[in-house]
Amino acid sequence: MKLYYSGNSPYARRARIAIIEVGLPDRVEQIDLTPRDENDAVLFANGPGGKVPALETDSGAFLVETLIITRYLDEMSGGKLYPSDPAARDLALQIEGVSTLLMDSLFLRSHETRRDPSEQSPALIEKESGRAGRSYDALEAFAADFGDAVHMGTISAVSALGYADWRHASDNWRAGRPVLSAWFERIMQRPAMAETKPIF
Ligand SMILES: N[C@@H](CCC(=O)N[C@@H](CS)C(=O)NCC(=O)O)C(=O)O
Repeated sequence: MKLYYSGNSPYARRARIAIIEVGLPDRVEQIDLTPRDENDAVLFANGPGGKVPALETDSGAFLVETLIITRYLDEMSGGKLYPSDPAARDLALQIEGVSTLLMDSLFLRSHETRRDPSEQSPALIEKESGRAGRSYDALEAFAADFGDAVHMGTISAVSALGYADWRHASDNWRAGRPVLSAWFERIMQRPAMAETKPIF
């Protein structure tokens, strides 16, 4: 099985952390497509998107979209990526949902702010800034119940917040969010989180 990724992709990071945390590194070869323009051919040869992460399974299926890939990894691991307790599972899914929309919002805004100023939409930037702010607040509220659990919710949260540190440092997401900040410092001590953090 092969996971195609690029080093600083926050989406791919979710799959990369999951692979390490559930002990699948020996079963999934990880292939870094950086620099993307030179190495993207394998993505386009196997589907329309040209995005990472992508997972080529042993049966030859080429899976795209983070939520599909991590669902597959969860099944491979025998369900280790979500809690079995129903209430804890519901919480994990809520955290994963908010973290996914936060990541999508941060990603969109980051692309917008890197366009030529004459092509940027201030309305879009303002809308997505608001969405990110509300998402940080929602994660702060959930963080009281994060504990030290590692599941697709907390894996997605750490990946989104790490991306915010890189692309949106001026959001200053830690300000006024002490519970989330303390949790983030703690979870970043785990090898899977430290090894995959974006380099900038
Ligand atoms: N919805 C996709 C988003 C993945 C994505 O946007 N990946 C970025 C890297 S972080 C990418 O490959 N972008 C290339 C492009 O937009 O052409 C997912 O959840 O996997």
